[in-house]
Amino acid sequence: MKTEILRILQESGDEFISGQRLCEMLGVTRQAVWKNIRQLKEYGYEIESVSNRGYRLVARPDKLYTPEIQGFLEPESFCKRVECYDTIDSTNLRAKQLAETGEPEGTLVVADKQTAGRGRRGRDWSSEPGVDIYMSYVLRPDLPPSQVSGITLLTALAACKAIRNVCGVQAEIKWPNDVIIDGKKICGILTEMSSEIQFVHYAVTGIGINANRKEFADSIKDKATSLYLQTGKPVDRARLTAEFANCFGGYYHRYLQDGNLSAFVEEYNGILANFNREVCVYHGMVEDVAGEDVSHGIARGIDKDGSLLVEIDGKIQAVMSGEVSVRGVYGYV
Ligand code: BTX
Repeated sequence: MKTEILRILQESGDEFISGQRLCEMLGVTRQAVWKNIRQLKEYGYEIESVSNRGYRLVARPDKLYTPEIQGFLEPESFCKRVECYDTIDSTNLRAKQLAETGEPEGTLVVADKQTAGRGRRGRDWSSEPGVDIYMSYVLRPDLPPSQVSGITLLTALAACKAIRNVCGVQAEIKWPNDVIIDGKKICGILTEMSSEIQFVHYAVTGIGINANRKEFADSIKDKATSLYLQTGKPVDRARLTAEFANCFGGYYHRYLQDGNLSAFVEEYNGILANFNREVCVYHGMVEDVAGEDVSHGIARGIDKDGSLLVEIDGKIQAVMSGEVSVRGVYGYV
């Protein structure tokens, strides 16, 4: 009911809405309205109540709170359920636990803080409470396991679109799983799955967005940035979370329908930071060690399978995510 109350108050803008009208719209008693308004206030919503006039929403807290996120979801959103935590070890871990116990796809696990946020290959994803977004979608894609890596690319597209819609900035993608602005990471994506050789039990796509963070630890400050640092404006995290959840559904359904990424190749290449740039392909996935297993080439975009096409010695080679790591010749991109 809190989602509906918030939606009605939001739509009423500066106008008061009477308790009676709220009861009629929601089909509940005055006590029920009052109890829910009190809980919303306890949670940090500033709701003015004036006798004979009713209620008015004055300010919303910047919290990742289920009713708040749900209030921004489209009616037909792919996101069917939102589970929010103040603190959790990792939203990917929680989404995997849910998937293991039969959770249907479309559930989004969201956290304000992670104590064990994970990147690829056991790397860390740093977390600061109250400023950023950590979320993971439970998915049950009817795809062969080899195509699940394509979901990472769709997630990156959805993140860029949501950031554009909410913050008005165009982020770029560093193939395959980083979203960047100004050459620095604004968000990272980790897709995991449980499968048999031919069958996917479930997949989880996790995404961390640096939203309102003002500074980063020394170890990452050269390669990380936030939406706040880039735009100078605080981001409405609940709105951005919901916008991502909405945008993701469109890309995902089309991918399942087509079974490949051909519908998205042009859009992806249009925001691919590596496009037509010199890249190093690290076949051993070890980026910081200058070894023999490195090729130099020019990135020419992705193909319909999500591989990066790299021109090496005049020949195009398709490199698969998961098998290689790609970096710029002079830096991270
Ligand atoms: P990755 O392995 O590509 O990147 C991890 C690397 O990025 C780290 O080693 C560090 O250098 C750098 N890094 C760590 N934290 C940040 C940060 N906040 N901003 C920028 N750079 C950073 C990328 O892995 C995939 C990350 C997915 C994170 C999400 S959060 C929700 C979900 N839950 C979970 O545990 N992981 C995912």
